[in-house]
Amino acid sequence: MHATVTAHPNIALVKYWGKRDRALNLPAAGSLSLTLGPVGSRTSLRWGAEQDRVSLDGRWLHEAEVAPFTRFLDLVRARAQRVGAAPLGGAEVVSENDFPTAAGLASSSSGFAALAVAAAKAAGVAMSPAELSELARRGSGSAARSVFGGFVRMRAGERADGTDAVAEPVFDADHWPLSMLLGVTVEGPKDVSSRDGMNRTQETSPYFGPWVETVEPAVEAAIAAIAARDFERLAEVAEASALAMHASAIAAVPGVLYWRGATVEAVHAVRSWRAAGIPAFFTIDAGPHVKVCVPREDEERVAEMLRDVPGVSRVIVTRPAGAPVVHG
Ligand code: 2P0
Repeated sequence: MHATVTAHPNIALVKYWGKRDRALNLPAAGSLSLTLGPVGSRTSLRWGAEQDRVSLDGRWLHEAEVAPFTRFLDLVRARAQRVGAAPLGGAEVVSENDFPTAAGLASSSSGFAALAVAAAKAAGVAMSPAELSELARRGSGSAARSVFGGFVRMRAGERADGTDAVAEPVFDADHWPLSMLLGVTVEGPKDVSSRDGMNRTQETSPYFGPWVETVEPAVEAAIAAIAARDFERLAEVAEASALAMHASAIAAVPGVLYWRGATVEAVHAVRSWRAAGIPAFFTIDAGPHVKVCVPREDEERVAEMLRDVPGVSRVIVTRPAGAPVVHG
């Protein structure tokens, strides 16, 4: 009735932004990501509590904050019931991230992946990786991808019940020695959550439809570039995807703008490095930070350069990592 799981966050190289179904959290289009460590979420879960209790980074959440977790845990309770297991009761969940929560560093991806795997494991409910991905997706779209290591493709799927809106591994973490440098700019929670940001974009941005049209061709192009270990091509596809996603968000009413001055400075810096022959590309998520992807051999020198960009307060060095690990 107890399990502890660590899961790694992922950064999308081809972004997810928008939903085809909000209740089931089905994405409007696919995406492609890279799972990254050593940073991660460590989640312990015990069934059999009187009620659901959740501690996140050392703080027990208030009742209203626990509600979304209860809805998520209900999915596992229902599944256990379907397979004839004894009632699970409430869950006591203790989760720690070793990187900033809710700051555009993808903590929800590792958090819900760890929670999904821990909840199923502790319940003794056997679930396939695809089923775990589907479960994690109900918590957070990006979490569906963190159920796998390495390069991961998320499918939008077509079915109304979302059983085909799951992620699948494409290449292992050791397929290509890359590093992802997380350039932290302005710390602290963001003004607009990614969920609100993408919903507003979908409802009001004239560029949301055109954005969605770009996604599947970009996923295909990125997979081809990764297969060929073609850094220049991946750089082109990933930067275009990030900028198109943000362009659609900025055109929402009112505009959803996650960038700060340092974000733009870092983008220009990365482009100048590439023009000077240093292989590096950027990507930006629902926050002000800039992630810079480089070949492993350039990790150290580019991390130094990124630290020197005005407004970048620190750099977290990550590398491709594996699937969630169950500690027992
Ligand atoms: C991504 N992001 O592909 C995109 C790019 C942020 C920018 O997935 O509503 O927390 O929980 O499904 O997964 C962040 O959104 O959103 C995200 P929900 P999620 O990584």
